[in-house]
Amino acid sequence: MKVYYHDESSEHPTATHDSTGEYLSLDDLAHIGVLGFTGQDLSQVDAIAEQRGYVARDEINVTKEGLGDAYEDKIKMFYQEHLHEDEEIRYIRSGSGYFDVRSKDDSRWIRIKVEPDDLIIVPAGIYHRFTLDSHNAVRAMRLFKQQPKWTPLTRQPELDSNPFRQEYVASLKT
Ligand code: KMT
Ligand code: NI
Repeated sequence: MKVYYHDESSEHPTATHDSTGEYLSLDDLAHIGVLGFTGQDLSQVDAIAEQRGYVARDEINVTKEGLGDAYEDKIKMFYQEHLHEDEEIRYIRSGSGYFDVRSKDDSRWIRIKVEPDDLIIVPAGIYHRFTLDSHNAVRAMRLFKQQPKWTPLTRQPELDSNPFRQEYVASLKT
């Protein structure tokens, strides 16, 4: 799970965008509420699911074959800056990709490379996006509560007053 400031270059989203060379730690991520765990086995994932009340799970195969006709649309949706009203938890089973999350002051993108056996928890209310990398394939377990509020809410000025956004922003100040 490499973490670094995105270089904002005009290269394709799936490029590494790591020319800043400004790396961050998992601790730095935790400070903005993003939890990263590496080398997780299923029993560890079960424990986290139990602790946080995740009662269900499924698997998403983000490849052309896995998503079929929905592929292009899904890829676009994942990469559009958005937030959710619930945590987004992903346990990477194979392949790799990038979660980009907004820095604390909102001025930069932080890129998180996820790889097999990584588990990432993206908190409710943080602006983020996802892209595949140049290998174009990731398979991930999605954990969820009974009624997950996962609808991606696309970034726009009015969304800043969403209570889940406001709660997240308040959490950054403590
Ligand atoms: C999402 O909701 O952004 C995804 O499921 C992305 C693929 S899982 C690594
Ligand atoms: Ni999302």
